[in-house]
Amino acid sequence: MISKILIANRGEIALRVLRACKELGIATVAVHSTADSDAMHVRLADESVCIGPPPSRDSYLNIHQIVAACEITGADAVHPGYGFLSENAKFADILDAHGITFIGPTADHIRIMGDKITAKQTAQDLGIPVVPGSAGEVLSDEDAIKTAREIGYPVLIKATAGGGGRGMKVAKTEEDLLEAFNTARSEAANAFGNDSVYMEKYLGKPRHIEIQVFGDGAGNAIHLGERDCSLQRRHQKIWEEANSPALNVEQRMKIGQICADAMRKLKYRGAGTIEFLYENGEFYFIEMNTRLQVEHPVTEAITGIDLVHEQIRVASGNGLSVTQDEIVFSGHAIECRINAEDPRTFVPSPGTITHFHAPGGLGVRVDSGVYAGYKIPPYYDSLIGKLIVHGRTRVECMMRLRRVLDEFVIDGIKTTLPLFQDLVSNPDIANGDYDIHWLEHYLAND
Ligand code: MV4
Repeated sequence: MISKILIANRGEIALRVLRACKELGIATVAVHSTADSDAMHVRLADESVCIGPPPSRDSYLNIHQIVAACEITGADAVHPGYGFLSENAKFADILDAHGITFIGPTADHIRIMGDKITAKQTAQDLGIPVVPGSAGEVLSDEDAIKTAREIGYPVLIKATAGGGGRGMKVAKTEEDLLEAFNTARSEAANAFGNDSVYMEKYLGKPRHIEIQVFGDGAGNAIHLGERDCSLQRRHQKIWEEANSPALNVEQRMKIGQICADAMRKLKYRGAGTIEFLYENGEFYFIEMNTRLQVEHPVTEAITGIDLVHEQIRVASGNGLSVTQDEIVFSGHAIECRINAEDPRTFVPSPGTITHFHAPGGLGVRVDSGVYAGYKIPPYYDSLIGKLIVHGRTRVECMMRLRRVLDEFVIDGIKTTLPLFQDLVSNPDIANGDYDIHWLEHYLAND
């Protein structure tokens, strides 16, 4: 049994985890940097420990300080949230060595999915459809030319240690190939200390659709449907929705079952997200995330299942609270990421929030740690909150979102709220007619 959880994170996700712990009667420990003494997660936790100065590497990424905070407070488990140490296999190993439960998958599964070639090979072996591409690492110019001819142009060179879009290069024709290949390699060496790259068929106008999965670590696994995360800018998601406007129920259940079957075979433990590109009716695996994601509330809205409760249950060895047959998908949900940024240039806008009024009403959820008088520190991610709206249909959800955006007040700083007011009235968005490039084109032509 878990009796005290240390939350190794900050901001809205630290609050999100705290709320789940409170509902389950589990004591909580917040950790914070010196820049976050006034943060809501520190106030709401049962105990708190200051773990270092503002830079993340000295505080929220400082494994030794976090382990020490567990020992001081007697926390028997750590929830890493997302970002920071959430996909750090070494952290999972160190907690294990200290007899502290890491609320997440095994260190081995984190490692497998962190190496993008191994992840893709594993996915393929588990029966998940993948993007056509090289068998593994592309090692030489000759190898690159031969592989690209087999795949067919355009091709994409990706870094094995990359992910999240870093270290990718497109080659439209054989003329571009060697430059793309060698640039990708040297950029990968610089960014990741690893020059390994692989090659894929380049998909021109896909959607980004991801499947939420959950395993109990003993060979039981479920899927919770998909999220459409195509609306993004520079690999930062802006708006996520469930269900995807592009899928029907048969497609959802088919890809969902493929993913759940794969997680059963893998004996996966905890929450995971299998990311796909979706084009012309086909799914192509790109990566798997071995953590809870920012956008998990849209899945919670349409399934009614608390994903953090499930994470804690599974980490305690209690198994999942639901079977696949018991999951009912109901209605439609949209999440808007509220960033402390200029809504057009996305330049960060830290500072003091002078007024804050969160909207309410049926089908409205606001996950945020900020309040009137709170000073957003400049050191961290600019996400200050998430607005999640649920309706019986996508049309109802959009109508509700329009109303809710009018109610929301955040003064004193710039936020992305005005962007959502534009998007909610856009015909392409109303029709669900967008791909991964839509938002960048929209912003460029404005
Ligand atoms: C691709 C692709 C097109 N073809 N792979 C970017 C992030 C990383 N997770 C994978 N990414 C892509 N992989 C092939 N074979 C286009 C992207 C991509 C992208 C994917 C998801 C969401 C936003 C994106 C923005 C630009 C490129």
